[in-house]
Amino acid sequence: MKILKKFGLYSTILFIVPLSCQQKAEKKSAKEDTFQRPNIVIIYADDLGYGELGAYGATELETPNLDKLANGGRRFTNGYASSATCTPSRYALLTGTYPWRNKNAKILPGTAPLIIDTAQVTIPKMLREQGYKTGIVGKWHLGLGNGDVDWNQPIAPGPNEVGFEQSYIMAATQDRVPTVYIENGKVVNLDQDDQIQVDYEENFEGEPTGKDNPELLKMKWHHGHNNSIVNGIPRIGFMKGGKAAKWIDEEMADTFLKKAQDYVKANRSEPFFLYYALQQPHVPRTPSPRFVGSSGMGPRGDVILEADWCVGELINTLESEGLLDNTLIIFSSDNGPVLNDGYYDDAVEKLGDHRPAGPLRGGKYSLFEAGTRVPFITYWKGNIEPGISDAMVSQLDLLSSLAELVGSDEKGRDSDDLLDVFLGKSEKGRDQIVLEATSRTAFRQGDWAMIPPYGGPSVNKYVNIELGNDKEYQLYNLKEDIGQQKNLAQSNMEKLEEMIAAYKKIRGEGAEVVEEMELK
Ligand code: NG6
Ligand code: CA
Repeated sequence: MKILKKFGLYSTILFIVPLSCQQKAEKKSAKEDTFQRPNIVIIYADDLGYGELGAYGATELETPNLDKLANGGRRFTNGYASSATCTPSRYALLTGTYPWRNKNAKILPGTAPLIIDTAQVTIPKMLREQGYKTGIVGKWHLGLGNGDVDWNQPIAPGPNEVGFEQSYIMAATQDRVPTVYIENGKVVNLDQDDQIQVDYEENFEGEPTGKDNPELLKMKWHHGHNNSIVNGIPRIGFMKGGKAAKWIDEEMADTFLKKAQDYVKANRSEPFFLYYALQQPHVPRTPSPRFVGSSGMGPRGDVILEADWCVGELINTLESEGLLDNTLIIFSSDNGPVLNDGYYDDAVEKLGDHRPAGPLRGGKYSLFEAGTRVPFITYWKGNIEPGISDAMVSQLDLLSSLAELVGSDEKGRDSDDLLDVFLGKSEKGRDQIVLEATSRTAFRQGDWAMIPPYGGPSVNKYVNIELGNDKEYQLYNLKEDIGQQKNLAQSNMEKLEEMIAAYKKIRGEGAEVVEEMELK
């Protein structure tokens, strides 16, 4: 009796096992038939303008590697970042949610807590659920910890808690403390006998500052940027300790590139997602000595050429690892261009005929087009037909589109599935989008752009950029007037009203009331 039972059990197990294996195999092959699982690399520049690349019309800078992506893939002429500054754009990119829905999605100090809810869907989280390896290298600027980070202990939550298995980041910006790399929540090269302290309100006693110790500076500040001095560069915020952990600015591009290449090599046999967030051409602009003088345009031009080289090196790695045919590369920028963003670095003086925003009006911080319309490229060798697309696309749309690509049901709240547009199979992009700039919003629908009335200066005199503020409504036809010179609000009231109604439907009533202007 006992023996029989035993046999009975065994035979059941033997019966079940092969069947479930077979079912699994069937399921897998069905999935593989329907969905492709290329590696996905998002390369994200910092403050790179619409007119900055050869492929986007630049004549004074040569960017052969990015041109190769643009000309060998889809080059979007109506591609948008969600905001004219960094943190909100990065928030929207990763979560597929408009940044103005999150009151904390503003330019953050280095001590700010994480602004992505760890329960929120993100691109890396979605991809990880589909079996992807996920990694970030470069600029984070979405906050870390819960509000009171001890930089000498493991730092969480951060990128590793919102979907990235691997992270090698700078916390905020190159001009903000702490000026250290953080790998998987730990400061790299931290010496426990030289504890790191960071404060954005008060200096630490006896520590030199850019304001009081100009003799220690190798780069001079123009506005802001006069707190702690690191490597002769005055920063935003105060920092003490951590000598061995401090980055060397001129090596940052090589450091991030090497980490990105190592990540690709280590994950070559799995589908992987890499978010490679370049620090260029944000201030302080500190090209490696190999690029100093390369552009004839001073450090700003030099770091753009350096960034282009980094992209080329990463492509070479993908190619030598035999992965280029199987990797979707997306390139864009977090916001539009700025020349003088707080340091004297010849960006204005040596600009020559270069037009960072191309034909667009405004720049970083602006509600005009140059604030958010940026280079936007999708490249997938052998899969995306090369060409130019005028379809309107947003970085917001990447979440839902990539989900569609890999067979996930996830959707970002404000993210449209534009996979076919990104893959060059359709020209049907978005019809409308809300654009943000330092807590203000504007609206684009079809060929029209509408900017609600805002108080505040029309020009930020420090950075010398038109912000888009006006007491009256502004309405532009971008097809006929890409440079936004002719305000049609008075002459086309009907269109204006239609735009206001459509805008308010998304943005809510009272959207034009701005309680707090973020930019000093
Ligand atoms: C501003 C900084 C600017 C830059 C920006 C963030 C001053 C006066 N200006 O507050 O230099 O750091 O923040 O740029 O401090 S972003 O690309 O990360 O949004
Ligand atoms: Ca930026």
